[in-house]
Amino acid sequence: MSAVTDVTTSTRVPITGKEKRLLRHAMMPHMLCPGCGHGIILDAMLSVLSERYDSLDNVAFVAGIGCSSRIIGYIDACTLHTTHGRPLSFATGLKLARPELTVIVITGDGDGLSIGGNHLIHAARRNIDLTCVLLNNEIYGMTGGQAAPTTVLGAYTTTTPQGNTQHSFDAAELAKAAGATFVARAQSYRSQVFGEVFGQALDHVGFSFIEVMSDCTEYFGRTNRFGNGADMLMSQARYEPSIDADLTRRPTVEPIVNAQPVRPVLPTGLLYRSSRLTLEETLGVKGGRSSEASETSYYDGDQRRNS
Ligand SMILES: Cc1ncc(C[n+]2csc(CCOP(=O)(O)OP(=O)(O)O)c2C)c(N)n1
Ligand code: SF4
Repeated sequence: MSAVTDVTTSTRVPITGKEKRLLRHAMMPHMLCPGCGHGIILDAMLSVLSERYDSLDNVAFVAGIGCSSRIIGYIDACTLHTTHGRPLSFATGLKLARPELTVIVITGDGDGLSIGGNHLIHAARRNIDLTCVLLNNEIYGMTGGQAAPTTVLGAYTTTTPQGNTQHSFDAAELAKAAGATFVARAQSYRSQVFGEVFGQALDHVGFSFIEVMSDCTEYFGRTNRFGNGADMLMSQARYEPSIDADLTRRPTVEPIVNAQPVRPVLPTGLLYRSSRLTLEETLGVKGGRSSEASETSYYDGDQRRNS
């Protein structure tokens, strides 16, 4: 009998479809809580990858620390589970040493915007040719539900028992301002939109950044009485403006501290795309993709719509 458990025969993890060949079956069962949005995005990511690649031998995943970062452990590819906040630094080194690889960074809002915020800014500025997916569940899930820079005003967390008194961050706007040449936002609620922009991000030459609104049912959901995983998905739907999304027109809903917090209204889909030399090109590193393959600066209005 094989030492590796075949989860297709397990009653606990009924995984079907072509994505299952991209899973590390020996790592099952996974550690995500029921309803966690990160699992939805892992599934959507594997579905895109399974369409594009027969094997992931030339795809490397790099992650920091957090439940979001942990999902790379379930992907049967080269994976680097690094230190908290530092996946983009490791990914930069890897990409410069092995420019022919497709490098995908998975990070969380704590990992990529708190301790790793500086690294995100500079990776975007350098326009290194990799794809960064930031799973934003508006909280630190893995460590017990502390407030993150993305926690909305008024939200209850273990470190804000009276309601959060600080404004939250717009990760997509930050990445664009720092120099990312591809910026998109998606939600676990509409994982097909994520799949679409994830494919475009992989095709884009330069630093591509996707913020994905995800759900931490265990801490953010429970503490703020957002209900179970399905209820939380519906709350994403309720607050989603699906048309005419634009980084410069971000509608905000500011809850009153100590009232029931309201989830932010955020534009989704492709938000920004442009083209300029990558870090590999400015350094003269051979073997990577050419930014000339990308179209010059443009802003695709139609693609911002996601319905
Ligand atoms: C240097 C360092 N500081 C703090 C921690 C503790 N820590 C681990 S994960 C985490 C936060 C994770 O939050 P996020 O990135 O949002 O991921 P989530 O679990 O919510 O998906 C923290 C503070 C650590 N592992 N290393
Ligand atoms: S603690 Fe939150 S983020 Fe972590 S697995 Fe559970 S629901 Fe997901």
